[in-house]
Amino acid sequence: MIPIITAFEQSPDRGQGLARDMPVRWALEEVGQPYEVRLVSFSAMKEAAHRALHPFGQIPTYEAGDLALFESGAIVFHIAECHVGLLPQDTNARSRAIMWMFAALSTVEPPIVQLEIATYLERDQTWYEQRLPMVEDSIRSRLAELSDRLGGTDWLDDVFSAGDLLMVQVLRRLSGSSLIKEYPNLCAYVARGEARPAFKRAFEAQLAVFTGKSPD
Ligand code: GTB
Repeated sequence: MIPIITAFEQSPDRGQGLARDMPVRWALEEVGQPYEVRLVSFSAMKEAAHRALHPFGQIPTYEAGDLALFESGAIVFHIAECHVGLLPQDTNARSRAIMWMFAALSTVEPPIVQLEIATYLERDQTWYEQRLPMVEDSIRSRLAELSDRLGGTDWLDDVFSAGDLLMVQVLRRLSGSSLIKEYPNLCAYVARGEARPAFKRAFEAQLAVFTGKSPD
């Protein structure tokens, strides 16, 4: 059965692979599961047909047989559970990989999202100049802690897992900021993730939506 995911018809990131269909595509590519993509416009996302799949009127969604899911983290987890390659077999190692999935989305990502909100939506506010350094410092703290834990290792816990996939994708959201450059091991970690053939296939596929050219 070929799963169907949804993605932006016109992604605001202009093909940078920062929207949340990207980790789902990447996970599917890592496990070698072919998939189809249904592109949705901003208005279609808010219509009843899409809201039946996604109560918050967003992308991505995932449909396979009688299963419909939303939330990119839950979708990646489902893919990892159903296939070999993204979660270790050993119970403790598997739990640690899941722990890193949660850490990426609920501990590292929130201050990064706050920076995006500040940059794109709050720039004209009188308090913007005061708020920005506080948001940046909260990201710096998380990056410093993550950098310390990663140290000189390739991945967060021995072998690449869904935890690394989500963490790399979260850190990629800082690609337009100089903050991550303060942590060379995190830059190398992101580069290692981006160098994976599965990442490249996923990236090219979402870029092709933006350029209108099919990936080679
Ligand atoms: N927690 C949910 C998940 O992980 O699936 C969040 C889903 C979500 O935020 N979806 C966004 C969406 O559908 C797209 S990815 N937004 C439309 C809406 O809410 O009306 C978020 C996103 C958008 C754009 C960029 N960008 O341009 O860089 C990056 C990330």
